[in-house]
Amino acid sequence: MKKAFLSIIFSLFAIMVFADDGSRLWLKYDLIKDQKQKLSYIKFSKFIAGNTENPTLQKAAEELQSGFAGLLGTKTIISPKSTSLSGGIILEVSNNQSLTQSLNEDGFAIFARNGNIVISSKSAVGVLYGAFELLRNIQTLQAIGQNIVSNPRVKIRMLNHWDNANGTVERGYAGSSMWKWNELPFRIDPRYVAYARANAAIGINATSINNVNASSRFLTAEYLEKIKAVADVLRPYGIRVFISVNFRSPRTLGGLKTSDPLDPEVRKWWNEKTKEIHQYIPDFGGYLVKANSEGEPGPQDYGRTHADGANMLAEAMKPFSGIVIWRAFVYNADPNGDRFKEAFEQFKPLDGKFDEKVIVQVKNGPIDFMPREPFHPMFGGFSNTKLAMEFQITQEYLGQSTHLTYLAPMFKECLDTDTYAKGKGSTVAKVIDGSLYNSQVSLMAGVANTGSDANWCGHPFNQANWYAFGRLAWDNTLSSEKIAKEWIGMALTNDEKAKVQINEMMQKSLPTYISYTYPLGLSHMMGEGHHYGPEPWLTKAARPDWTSIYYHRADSIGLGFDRTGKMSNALNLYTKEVREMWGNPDKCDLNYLMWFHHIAWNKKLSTGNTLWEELCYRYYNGVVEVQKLQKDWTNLKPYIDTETFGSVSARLKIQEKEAIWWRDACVLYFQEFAKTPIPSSLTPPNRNLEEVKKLVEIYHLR
Ligand code: GCW
Repeated sequence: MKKAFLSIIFSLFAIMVFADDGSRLWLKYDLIKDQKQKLSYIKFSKFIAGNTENPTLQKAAEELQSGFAGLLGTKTIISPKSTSLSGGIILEVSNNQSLTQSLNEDGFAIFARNGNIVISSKSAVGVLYGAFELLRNIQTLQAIGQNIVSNPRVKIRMLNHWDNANGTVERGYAGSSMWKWNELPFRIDPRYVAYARANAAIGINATSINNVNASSRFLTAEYLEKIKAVADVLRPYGIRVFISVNFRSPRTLGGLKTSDPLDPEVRKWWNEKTKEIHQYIPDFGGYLVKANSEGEPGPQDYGRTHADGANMLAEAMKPFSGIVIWRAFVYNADPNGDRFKEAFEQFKPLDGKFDEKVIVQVKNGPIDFMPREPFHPMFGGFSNTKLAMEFQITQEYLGQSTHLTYLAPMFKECLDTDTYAKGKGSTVAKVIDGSLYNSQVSLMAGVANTGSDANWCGHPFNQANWYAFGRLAWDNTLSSEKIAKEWIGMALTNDEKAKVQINEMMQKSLPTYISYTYPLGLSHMMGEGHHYGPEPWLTKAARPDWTSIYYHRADSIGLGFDRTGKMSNALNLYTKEVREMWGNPDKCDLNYLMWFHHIAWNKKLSTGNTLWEELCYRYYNGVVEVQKLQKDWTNLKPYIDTETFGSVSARLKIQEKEAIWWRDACVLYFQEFAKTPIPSSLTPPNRNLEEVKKLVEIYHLR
């Protein structure tokens, strides 16, 4: 009896110790098993010395201390003063020219000195980043002690939360909001600290805490008190807080008759509100604004321009260090227009008219975070406006939290594309990091995928997208493979063979997803409203540009949106070199074909197949690739924690089922236009179009 009881206790303990709910993200700090490797780190774990009166250095020291405790099993002491001992870590904020000349404000250097490892930076937060780099190297079993110099390329590396006051998250797929507004400011959820650490570990230094479809409520004294409490937690980790604002706040909150940005009373209201915010949050990051977009209020409601609106807020921000981030995601509901061109055309006359405190935040592509989009023509088309990048980490159109899709290759594809704005080599990355136009402010934002789920992100692999975003905001030259391997080593396993296999799965995951959803440059054919699953037949919606037919333009002749000079001529927004790259249907990369051309069903493509055949092959191949992902994952079982393994396996089953759903829906639907049989080497769907359409109706009911 006693024996049985003990064995139950033991198994429970084993589950508690070994089951991994993913909550520790990339900061697990589990004991290193490789003794030799561990000893090489223990050599430097006698002490951590640094000026711990500085709260950020204190955090750096604590992080190293708990990291060492977990990874190495050591009890490392923190010493508030520098020491003549060796065998430890020295944290130093340095103004030694020869040391720091290669560093920018947040950059750090790591090197060996007198038997210690020194982490040096011009700023305390730079030291914190260096501490996390050292821990990353230990977590991924790299040698430590050799020289490292690292500088962020982008100044403001930011998460945008689309979290609402009522606890919901717009386009959130990992539970409810992580911000507990009802508990703040009295209760500080321990997750805020965990969030700050996870972000600092990847160099993120800014966060906007509420939805861009903003409630004025976030500007009330009641909420400022709450936001202050969050800001106080994030500050020592170098993270500044931003607020998304509702442009109509002077009316809704201030009781004014108007929110016209040129009205003196309105300007006064914003000046005062901005001052008030700084009383709560002295290092307030600034405002993020979605205006005159998808029904949100904005300056155009009063016959004013985006520049008028943004500059008014910039004026309010003048006495302070914060900035105004103005989103360029605007488009009018014009059935005969081309949404592709709208932001460019609305903002082009304003190029050069924005205050220096304003940065215009542009989505990576001209439509809306589609799985593959050409880069936004504003990058490369605006030389007198500071532009920021907005990527979407949350997978609104990329399988949400059931499909495995690693996004670093997508971020990279966009960043690495050449705009030719100032000749060859003018990549999007260089527009964003400020190097192309010599801009002092630079910003990269990612729409967060965090929520209340134990593992923060829903699908265990979605964590990698948050991680990759941060790493690329820090250094856009990192390869998506390097980033994946770091994450795998910290979050899943350090077994070399397993790492290679998981990395391969991750690299293949995006092309696989695109293959069974949006091959050949198709876009925007998802379920109405919830944006999940296929609905290529969507003909009517609240706006013409929310349907699917607006985008794919399938007809009896062919498929795709002609954006050449013959039709919308959106291609003309790009430089000559880019036009040449995408403008000729015979030379255009097939991955972008439908973005720019209407191609006949029976036209032979460079692969030797007709458009119709190629389309079918890609849809079918996508399913085969998902099945391969499943097999690969099954083989990885011995290397992966049971809970994580089970969670991913189950999601891969859903993914397979839904890849078939997408394939059947799209192939059967387009066949109505192509009027051609599915190539004989493929097995036709075992259901008809009507049956597949019903699946969407069922989904709507849920
Ligand atoms: O992608 C679309 C989303 C909206 C979102 C909007 C935006 C916050 O479907 O939910 O609203 O973009 O970026 O403003």
